[in-house]
Amino acid sequence: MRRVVLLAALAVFALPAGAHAATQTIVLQSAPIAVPAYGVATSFQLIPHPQVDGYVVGMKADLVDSAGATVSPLDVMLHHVVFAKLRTPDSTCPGSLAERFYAEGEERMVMALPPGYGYANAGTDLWGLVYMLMNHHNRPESVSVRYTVTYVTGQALTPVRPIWMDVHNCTVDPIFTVPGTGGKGSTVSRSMDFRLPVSGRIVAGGGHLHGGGVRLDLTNTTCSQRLFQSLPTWGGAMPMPMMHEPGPTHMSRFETPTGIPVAAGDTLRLTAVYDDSIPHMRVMGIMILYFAPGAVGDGCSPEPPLQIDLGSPGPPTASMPLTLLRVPSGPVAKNITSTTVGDYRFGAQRVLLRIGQTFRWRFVGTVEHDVTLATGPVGIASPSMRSGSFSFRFTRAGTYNFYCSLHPAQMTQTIVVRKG
Ligand SMILES: [Cu+2]
Repeated sequence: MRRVVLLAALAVFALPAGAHAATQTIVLQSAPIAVPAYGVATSFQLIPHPQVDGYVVGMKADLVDSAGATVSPLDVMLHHVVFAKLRTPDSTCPGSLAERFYAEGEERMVMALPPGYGYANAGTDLWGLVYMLMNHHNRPESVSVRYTVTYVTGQALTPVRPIWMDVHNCTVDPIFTVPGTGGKGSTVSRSMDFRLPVSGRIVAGGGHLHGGGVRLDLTNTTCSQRLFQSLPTWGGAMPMPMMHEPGPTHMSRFETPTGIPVAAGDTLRLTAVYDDSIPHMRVMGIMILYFAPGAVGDGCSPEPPLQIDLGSPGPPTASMPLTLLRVPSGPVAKNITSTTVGDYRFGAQRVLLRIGQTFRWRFVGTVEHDVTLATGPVGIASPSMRSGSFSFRFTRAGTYNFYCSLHPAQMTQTIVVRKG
């Protein structure tokens, strides 16, 4: 696999400055990432990027093993990868000095800009990669993120900037949890607004939802226009054992060479809609837009036709309940309202509570952990933490099975909540 990287590097270095227009396919990859047995690897690294000035016009990513062979999501699941250009402010999160310009998850979203548009890259830029990978085997794995960049040099394209719409934007772990207590057919929504500082045209975009996602709506609230709806496709083989509710296998995305005109001062709103009939833990609602700044006409303009890569939207395949990978053990604690979450274990693994009681988890680890519902009457998930505490008041009777989503094979807990 090193050979491919080298060849790719040679290809970009070999291109003299000022050469005539060329489109290349450059294959690059991250350093190896160790993913523990039945575990999660989540971190950040600097990654290679095209070494001459030009434009990214397309991108896709997958996982490969040390021999360069593609790794199936049934073995190691690519849950999230986010590519960012460092030392560049992000348009919707100006405090962060890394511009998120491409991402994908289980839906394997690709970047494909319409002809004539490109995301500028300079040889002096720095690219970073944030990743979250999950190993579905009981043995450690080593994988790399391989990414294919379609790259244009020697030609001036219309530059695009990414607009990252995220209903929990500017957080390290942009998740929320759906309680699932709304009854059959009910939904919950989260949204975020972004006021455009400059006018321009949105030329492409695509979405990211997790299990339980119904749709993502992008609207221009200033113009009362719905610009795009991203819909999930469900199905496909599920990795076993299941350590996470399966996400969509595709999310619809669009391109338009004309571009959707939006004016400075317009407010874009992203709304993520989730099913609320059963709990859905640690879910997201994200849409990446590619925006070409430039003058547009006055007022609200009609939307041009979009080329939509729809996938096969339909109802979600019946979601099977997550079973705990480790049976909680030890005596049933009947008179406690708090326990520790330490390195690779919950203090009290079996707890009996009365309805109405509040339970508190105190985090005392040297690495991050969380408390996440696997099965139970109400969706519950804490942030991932090393210290601090998380509380929940149990107002519904039943059996609540919990795990740490970062250490699912080691850390489990059952809390039974009794009526009387
Ligand atoms: Cu943990």
